[in-house]
Amino acid sequence: MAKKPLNIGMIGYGFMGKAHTNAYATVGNFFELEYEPVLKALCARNAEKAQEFADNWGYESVETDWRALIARDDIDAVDICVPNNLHKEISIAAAEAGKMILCEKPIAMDVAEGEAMCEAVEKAGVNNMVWYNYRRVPAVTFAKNIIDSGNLGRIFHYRANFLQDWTISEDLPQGGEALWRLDADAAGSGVTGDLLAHCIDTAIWLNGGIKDVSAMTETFIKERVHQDTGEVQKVTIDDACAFLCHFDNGSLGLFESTRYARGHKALYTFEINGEHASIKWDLHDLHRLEYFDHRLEGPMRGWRSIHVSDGDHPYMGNWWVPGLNIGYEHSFVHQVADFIQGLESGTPAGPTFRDALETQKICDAVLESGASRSWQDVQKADV
Ligand code: SOE
Repeated sequence: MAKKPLNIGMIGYGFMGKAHTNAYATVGNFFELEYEPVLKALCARNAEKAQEFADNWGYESVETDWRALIARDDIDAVDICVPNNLHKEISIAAAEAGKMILCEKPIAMDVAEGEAMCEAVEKAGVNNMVWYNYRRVPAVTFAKNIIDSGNLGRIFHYRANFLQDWTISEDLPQGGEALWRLDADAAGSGVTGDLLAHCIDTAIWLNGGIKDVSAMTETFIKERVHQDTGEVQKVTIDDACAFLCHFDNGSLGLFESTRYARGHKALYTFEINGEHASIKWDLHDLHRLEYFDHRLEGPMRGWRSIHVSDGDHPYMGNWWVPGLNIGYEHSFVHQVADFIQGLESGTPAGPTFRDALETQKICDAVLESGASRSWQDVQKADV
């Protein structure tokens, strides 16, 4: 049966632009879907670079103004892969134009912006999603299935880290095309919105909502040259952030992220300790889920390392033969597959904008707690 086209208008061509484009281009080959993503248009301010990217990845056309992209009748879904300070304006305009929206994480600069974005997509009734891709690593989805089946029993602890080391040099400028993540005006925050947001999204998906937080944040290098102005300017992002929290289910959480952990490039790990069993996962070995079950017979009891690559593991039946690995980029392919299946079934795939707003609320509370050195309640939907 001929597939229905899902015309994609991509805004931005950085690292995430590639990851998402690769997912649209690949998904139809591995997942049986009614819709086939079509790389309709790539939008970026620099016409030459936009054309180069479009040619390389197979986009049919190029725009240099996102408003022109959104105005096009032949675009069904807008993918927002630009710095966080542009998410709100583009999302609201895209929603008003009736486009579906797939937006990079974090949803926005802060809760107020995220709230306005949620209202816009809900008013327009357009499908929406935020790219928290790690939910779709098969071992992480498998962890979700194990937890939801009640196997862990009551959960006591949730621990997560996201550690990197790419900003240690004092000579690294802030701001500008590839370095906007270091500029609070473009990013909203540092590691909290960039890295901890991933940990928080996974945590609330696996273990439920967070009630309150107590955080510490640090900016190790206080001034850097700004790439756009050439001036030395104050650094206002958080270089490192750690926080404690209480989950709604009574468990305790401990989270840490930094870009100053020499030797770590993208060490995302989590561990969950329950009454009967524990689970551990590490992005560097993303196929493995470590599992300890206390209910097993005494002498044989121990940590199991499950290679999540068999046909009956989440998503894996769509790929190669059992036992063969897939990688980081496949988490994005899975997210597109789920988004499209959500269109087909009428039950939207998460995280929707509304789901991602919960993560934003926790990020805002963490930053406020770090600044005020006090425990902060996380805003609840009914407050
Ligand atoms: C930062 O270095 C970064 O690329 C994040 O922006 C991504 O969201 C994360 O997945 C990997 O690290």
